[in-house]
Amino acid sequence: MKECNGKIIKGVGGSYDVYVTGRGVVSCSARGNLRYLRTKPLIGDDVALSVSEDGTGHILRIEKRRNELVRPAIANVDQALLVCAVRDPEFHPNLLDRFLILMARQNVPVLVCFNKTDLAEDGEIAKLTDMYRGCGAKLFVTQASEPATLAPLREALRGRTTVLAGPSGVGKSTIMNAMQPEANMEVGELSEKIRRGKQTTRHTQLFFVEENTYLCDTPGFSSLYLPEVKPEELAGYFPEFTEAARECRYPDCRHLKEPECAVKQAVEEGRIARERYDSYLLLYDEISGTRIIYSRKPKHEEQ
Ligand SMILES: Nc1nc2c(ncn2[C@@H]2O[C@H](COP(=O)(O)OP(=O)(O)OP(=O)(O)O)[C@@H](O)[C@H]2O)c(=O)[nH]1
Ligand SMILES: [Mg+2]
Ligand SMILES: [Zn+2]
Repeated sequence: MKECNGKIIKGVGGSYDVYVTGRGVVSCSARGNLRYLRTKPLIGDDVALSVSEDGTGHILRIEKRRNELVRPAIANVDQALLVCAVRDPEFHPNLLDRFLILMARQNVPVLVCFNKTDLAEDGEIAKLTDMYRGCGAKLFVTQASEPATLAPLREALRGRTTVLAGPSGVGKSTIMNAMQPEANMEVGELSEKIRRGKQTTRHTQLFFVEENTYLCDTPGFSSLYLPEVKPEELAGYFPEFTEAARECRYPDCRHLKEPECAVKQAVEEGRIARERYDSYLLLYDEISGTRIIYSRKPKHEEQ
């Protein structure tokens, strides 16, 4: 029996695969039921384990978690990489905006990767990166089939545990495979009819890339519900509003119809991306349920 440390990378039916640096994957059975652990092990957990002669392991202890994501269920995540495709599937800014809020609420820094740049039209990439320049996330532009375009992203993943997320078919598994060929994730074709992915990845799994570097591939999602965000908190999730908001006439300005709103002024002057402001209005509508008083039509179109 040898005691060592590792990280849970996969969990199926009460059995866990633990990655031990220098040794590789150790399969830990559900033997003993793991009830003595008190906490249910999660993918991403750092654990102490004993390895027997036959190479199988036994989880002894789960180290204290730095954090714990609910969807996907994973512990000790340093950052999330949201993958979007420029097209095929069509880019939905609102989904990205929701994701940014969800992660900010869980204190997880976000990287955004605009993938499939080979399908972009002239100026399209610049427009996207300009729109999100102030959103608080680091931006990357990639074409997963061209490894050279992934170099800056690879650098940003180094030494961290990153969870990949995004709609089905945007190229998460393709990026995963480029970063770690041994991951050998199945890559899906797009459905011809709807040009969307087909949920090729079905399980959450963590992969060892290099020392202290792990990547987690997850199944794609098509919608995200905002958790209990209060209307008055919403603007705080749009970092590019912060500076202008200090100049609003009313300290509790919601940047809707108030006079002398510096955020609206900044939108007019192009200092805040209009799309992001429109997104703010839509989400404000949704979480405050004021659809009747406040139409879906963005404010600037009413004037
Ligand atoms: N043109 C182009 N196609 C790409 C690029 N990256 C990935 N693809 C293709 O997009 C399709 C879907 O890729 P996947 O990696 O399976 O997408 P996914 O995000 O893992 O999808 P799910 O597992 O369903 O969530 C595949 O046919 C890939 O070959 C790219 O940069 N350009
Ligand atoms: Mg996939
Ligand atoms: Zn304001």
